[in-house]
Amino acid sequence: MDLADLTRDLDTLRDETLAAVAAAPDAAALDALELDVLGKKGRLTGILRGIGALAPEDRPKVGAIANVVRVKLETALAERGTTLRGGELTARLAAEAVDVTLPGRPLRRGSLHPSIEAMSEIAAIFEQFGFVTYESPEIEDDVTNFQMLNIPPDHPARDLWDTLYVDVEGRLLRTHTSPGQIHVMRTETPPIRALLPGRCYRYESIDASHASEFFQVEGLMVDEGTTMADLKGLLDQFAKAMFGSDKRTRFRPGYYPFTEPSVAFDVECLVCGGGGCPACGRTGWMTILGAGMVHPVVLQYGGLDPERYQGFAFGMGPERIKMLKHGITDLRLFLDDDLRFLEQFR
Ligand code: 2NL
Repeated sequence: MDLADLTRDLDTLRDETLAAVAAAPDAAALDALELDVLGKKGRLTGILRGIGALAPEDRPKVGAIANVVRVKLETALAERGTTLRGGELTARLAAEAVDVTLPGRPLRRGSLHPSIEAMSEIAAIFEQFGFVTYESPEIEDDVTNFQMLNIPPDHPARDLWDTLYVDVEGRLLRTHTSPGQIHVMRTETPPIRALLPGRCYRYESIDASHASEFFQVEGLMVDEGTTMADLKGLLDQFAKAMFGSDKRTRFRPGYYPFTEPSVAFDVECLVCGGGGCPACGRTGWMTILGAGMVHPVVLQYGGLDPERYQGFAFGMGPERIKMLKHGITDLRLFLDDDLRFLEQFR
């Protein structure tokens, strides 16, 4: 190993490193290259170890050449580094750029549940006839839910309202909104035009037409001289507003303990228009609600004199109204909270 050897090695290291610097694809490669050549255990240090074997007068010469090579390589590495890092930044800026001209992500718009929507639609119609909407508690007492509606404890009609009881003696989940009408009669003086939409509960096995939790909309009108003809005219107007002004309606005899006489109220079948089809059981008619003249005993329980006042009441299931309107055959769809169903009512 003499001066010429070391000088040649340094030249080789310089040329190879400069070529590698030029070829480095990214900053990481450049860092590795710098460590390999100029690092403490790098190739330059390796070459300089050979200095000890040289004649003393040659040593400074190699040191001077080595310094020139080191500075040259450091400069090349730094320049290439600037280029690469600058390029990387530019590339990152381009890749991560926010396009402020893009439209925003739309928020999902909520909508009313079809049961709730049906209750609003029903209320909107009766409000045009001067009915006022009331609210009433879902937990009731046995007396208001049954006795005051002419359903005594041993009455067979109690079986119509399989009841869910609360852990407090005499308290239950209302099986209909009718107890709310009792409250209205006891707090208001006639003329009364009350609408009571709300949640009701029954101990039921659930099938396509029964649920243990459901909505009801009840109406009550009490005044002097209120007759069945008023009831019939009002319900006919309701059906025409809800299902179409060309729809015919009819009363059929019915039974409820709290009304006398009681009726079932039908609208001509929306599917066949009265001709008879599977949707209406081939009768041409669909029952949309039950109604009747308020039983005198119930008026009395409501604190009203049946000699002076007469009243009618009606009750309907908002889900049933929607089902008839849209040809839905399974009540459970209203309970499943499946967006594929619910979103169709937007
Ligand atoms: C139905 C039938 C009905 C009533 C509800 C009522 C309330 C009072 C007095 C008299 Cl305080 N009647 N409500 C009357 C007849 C029918 O509902 O099938 N509903 C879903």
